[in-house]
Amino acid sequence: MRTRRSLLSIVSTALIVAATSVPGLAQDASPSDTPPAGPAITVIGGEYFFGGLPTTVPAGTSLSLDNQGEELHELIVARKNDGVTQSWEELLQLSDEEAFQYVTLVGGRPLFAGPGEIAEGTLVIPSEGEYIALCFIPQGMTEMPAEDADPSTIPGGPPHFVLGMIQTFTGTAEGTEPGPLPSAMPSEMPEGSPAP
Ligand SMILES: [Cu+2]
Repeated sequence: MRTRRSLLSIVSTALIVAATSVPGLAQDASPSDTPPAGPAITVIGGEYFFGGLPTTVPAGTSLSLDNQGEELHELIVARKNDGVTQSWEELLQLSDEEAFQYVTLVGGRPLFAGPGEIAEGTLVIPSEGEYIALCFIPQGMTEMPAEDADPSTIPGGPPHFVLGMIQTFTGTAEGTEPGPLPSAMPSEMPEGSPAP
């Protein structure tokens, strides 16, 4: 079991990012006339797993999020900065302020999708490297709290990634084929997240 200590702040960061990025979507939308350089992969979110995300994907891959579960889910993808040697386990135990010295959020924001919904937008894998996909939504949350929500009304369950919504993968050279899916098929065994 991973530590939860530093995660509350990450959860609130993620929520703030969500709340602040939504109004900016219209004006900051990136040009859509450039086709993605790699394959488009739909990542399935459910309780509590990611499905359909290969163990390796080429640079240029665009990831979308299809929430087939009953809670709110997000797809946060982070890339280890070049030269970082710490393991993901180590990085996950840092405060988010510290962690962001070592990792970069792909797309600068998470994708969020409510139950049964497909998230707006995609995350494009920028380059080769080591990546992790995470969901920090607290267990029990079914919709994004309003910006002015009383924090005490926000569900305080463990973040989904400690329940299994976590997967590392490798970015490979542009033009290569995506690799196989992880060996434990989440649709068969939602709670199985054995350490590699
Ligand atoms: Cu989730």
